[in-house]
Amino acid sequence: MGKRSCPGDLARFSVAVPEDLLAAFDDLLARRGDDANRSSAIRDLMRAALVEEALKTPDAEVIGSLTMIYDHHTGDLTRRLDEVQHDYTAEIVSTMHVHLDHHNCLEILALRGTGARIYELADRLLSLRGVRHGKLTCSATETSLEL
Ligand code: NI
Repeated sequence: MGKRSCPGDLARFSVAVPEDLLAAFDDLLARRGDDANRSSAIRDLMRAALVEEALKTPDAEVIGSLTMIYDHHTGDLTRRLDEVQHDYTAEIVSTMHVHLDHHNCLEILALRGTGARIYELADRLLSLRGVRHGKLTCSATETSLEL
């Protein structure tokens, strides 16, 4: 009878890498601190590669955040930002608004939904005139949470 593997069971494998690459990687781990070790760092890289691939699939459920910095004096920008966000109440989990100075606002949206909807929302918000800086970061997919 073959051995069945369960999620969470650890498999061991050996990897051949150039010595200087390994030394540079170990230096990076040392800078990160005590909790960093090779196995855990390589697991994170594998998850990141799987997430990156899954994020290309529009129907994958993704989890991420959108950061925007804008001048709230620009035309009716505040109203338009609000209108767009009301079309995505299922995807916007939470928002944070910081008044940076007299002109600039920082807004961060926590997002969860299909890639198609999340990318559409990000495009609509970031293309508004007056949004000066913006970045969508998708960190995980629903399926990658299990890995
Ligand atoms: Ni503000």
